[in-house]
Amino acid sequence: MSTNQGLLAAFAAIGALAAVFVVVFAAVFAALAAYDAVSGSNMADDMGNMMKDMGGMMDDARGDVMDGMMGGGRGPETTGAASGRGAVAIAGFSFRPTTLNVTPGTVVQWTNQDSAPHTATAKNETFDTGRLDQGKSAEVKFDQPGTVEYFCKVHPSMEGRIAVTAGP
Ligand SMILES: [Cu+2]
Repeated sequence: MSTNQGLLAAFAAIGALAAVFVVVFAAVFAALAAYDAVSGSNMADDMGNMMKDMGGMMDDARGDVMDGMMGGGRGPETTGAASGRGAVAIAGFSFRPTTLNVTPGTVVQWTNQDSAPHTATAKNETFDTGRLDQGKSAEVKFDQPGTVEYFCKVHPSMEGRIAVTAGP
């Protein structure tokens, strides 16, 4: 047997193993679904959720790799202004706008539009939204003039700031 034939045989064996694995996995999943149908529990759903979580984790990992390549932060720096009420969207692993200028007393609402969880956490620990899952939001009121830098605890390279300036 030549080296090439040996390699081919090895590849064929790997392919066969992979095929067996897929069949076994499908059989287990079908069995779980059948069990659910009988028992009324939701093991198959749990499996589905687990798979979704894994997808989310992969998203996170990919985002972090991007961060590493781009030296932190995603997307362009953007600036917005608000008085009374302000909004910051968390989307595409960035705060939008990254800088929000507000007048004292303004309530800023962060809303997570990503499937990955995020936080908005002040570097000086004056506020922390806690973990925001997709679609969730949190509000913080800013009374003191000054600039507060914040980041995401889950993805520390995500950064933004709230600049509180005296009103007109
Ligand atoms: Cu984050």
